[in-house]
Amino acid sequence: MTDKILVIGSSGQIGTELVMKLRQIYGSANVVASDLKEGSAEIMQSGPFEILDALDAVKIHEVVKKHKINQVYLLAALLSATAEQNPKFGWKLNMEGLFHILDMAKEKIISKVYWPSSIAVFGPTTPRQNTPQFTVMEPNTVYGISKQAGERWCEYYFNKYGVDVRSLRYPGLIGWKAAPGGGTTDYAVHIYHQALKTGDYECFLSENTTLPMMYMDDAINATVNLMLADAEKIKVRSSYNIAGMSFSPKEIAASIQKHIPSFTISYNPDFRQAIADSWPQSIDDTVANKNWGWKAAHDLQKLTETMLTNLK
Ligand code: NAD
Ligand code: AKB
Repeated sequence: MTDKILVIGSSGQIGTELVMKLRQIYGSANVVASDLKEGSAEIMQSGPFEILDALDAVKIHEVVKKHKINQVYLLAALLSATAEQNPKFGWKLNMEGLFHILDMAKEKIISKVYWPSSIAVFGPTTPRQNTPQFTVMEPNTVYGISKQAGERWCEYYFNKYGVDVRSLRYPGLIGWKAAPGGGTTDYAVHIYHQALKTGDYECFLSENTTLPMMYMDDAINATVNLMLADAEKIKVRSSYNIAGMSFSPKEIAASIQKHIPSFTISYNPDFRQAIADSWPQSIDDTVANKNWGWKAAHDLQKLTETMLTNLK
């Protein structure tokens, strides 16, 4: 049977790139993009698109039936900074959207689900260096709480109902094709735009705030490789740690200064500092590496070269 894929929340930072990759792999007609708003011109012109609300279970069923969908990638969510400003709605969207999709898989209407988690599942009591796959998890943001609960439910649906659900704990993702959607790590995208536009950047995190990050191509490759892997290789049904690189605002600024020596950065931490301070600084991804062969290709130097070259 041909795989037919629905991506919900496809017009955001990840969806903009993931949909194009999935269309390359599965064929454009077999990947339906969907969101509350239209996507990039490339997405709108290269294949099917539906206006779809992740909270509208009836419409999701209709779209799944209409396009004979058998796999769903659920990307619609409120990210850490936005969810902190609207906690009740953050919880509602991040949880109810997931239940609609898990229930469709439980009822065998679809056969495979991808749902992203985040390093936000970890909290202030988690070991911050080389954070292990299995460790203390006491997230203190509404986003982190929703992602941790989501992980538990994914594992539950796999164990109880045999639902083939797969997940990655993305670090902060950095790409040049789409703007980030309201997270704590967004500064690491904005900084490249500002470096080229004005030559300076005021950062909302303090200079030594080290966080795990990843170039978008690595995240997209991890996602498709996880979904293409044989089911028996997927030993973790909550969500896999994956690591790319770790850096602070001061370090990313220094890497930009190698290309633009006049670039300057200043620091004006806001409410996002507390979120960043509760997250790990680096991630141990040996379990993903061992189970299905995950390895990142980009470090900070390569990221900066790629971002500046393409944004120019
Ligand atoms: P984003 O905010 O850029 O995109 C989310 C998209 O979902 C937007 O296009 C938005 O219009 C859409 N959306 C919002 N509410 C919706 C609804 N009710 N119905 C349908 N669509 C809706 O986010 P992203 O960065 O692309 O993240 C996608 C997923 O990956 C999220 O679950 C996020 O938590 C996770 N994630 C992202 C990162 C990152 O750095 N980008 C890191 C860790 C995890
Ligand atoms: C955010 O900052 O909210 C996201 C994430 C790490 O989940 N980029």
